[in-house]
Amino acid sequence: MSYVLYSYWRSSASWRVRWALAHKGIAFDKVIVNLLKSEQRADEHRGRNPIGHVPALEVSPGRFLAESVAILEWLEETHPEPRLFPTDPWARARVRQVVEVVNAGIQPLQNLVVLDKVSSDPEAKKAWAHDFNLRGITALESLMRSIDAELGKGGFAVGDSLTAADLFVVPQVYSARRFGVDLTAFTRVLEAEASALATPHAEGAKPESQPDAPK
Ligand SMILES: N[C@@H](CCC(=O)N[C@@H](CS)C(=O)NCC(=O)O)C(=O)O
Repeated sequence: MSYVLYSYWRSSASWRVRWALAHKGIAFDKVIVNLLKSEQRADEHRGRNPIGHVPALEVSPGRFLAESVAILEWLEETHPEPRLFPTDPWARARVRQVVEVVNAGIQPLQNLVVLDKVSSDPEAKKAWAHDFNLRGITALESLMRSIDAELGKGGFAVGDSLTAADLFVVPQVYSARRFGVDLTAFTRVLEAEASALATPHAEGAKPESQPDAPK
């Protein structure tokens, strides 16, 4: 069987994984888990991912892997080329640092399950998500500039080619815009976004390209 990705069009973590699969040329089928209908919290989906989040990747019948970092690392080990993590240990560590700023430092704070606890007021939810996105994007801008000073400026999040770092940064920039963050000053982050979006599999991985995106 080909892999099956359980995902939702606007989920940033789902976007990371479908982009990685496309980049590596791995065929997969998509099953939609509608977050607005709380399908991610149903027992059926918790059987795929006990915490009730998307994405989850079915790698063989009944065998699921969740958490986008774990999925990307597993894909890298099982389908090494084209790479998403540099071979140089320091560059690889820097890629992981960028990945974790997004995965641990920004995205969890804007998750639906968190926003529902923050407030029932949509404006208060947006203000919360805005502030944590602004804080995170500010950190990414500074981090990428430090990495440029070490590795040379390549235009991508880390170095001169697409890495896992870009697959985390680009969806987060999309979320930051959605929550009203003014990105004008973050020129290094915007440069990384433009570089990554110009690569071959970027378009098909975008939220708007997904079958469940509103027409
Ligand atoms: N660290 C997880 C994050 C997964 C996650 O938070 N997914 C979100 C969508 S991007 C979700 O399913 N949210 C559902 C909810 O909050 O109820 C990963 O990288 O896979």
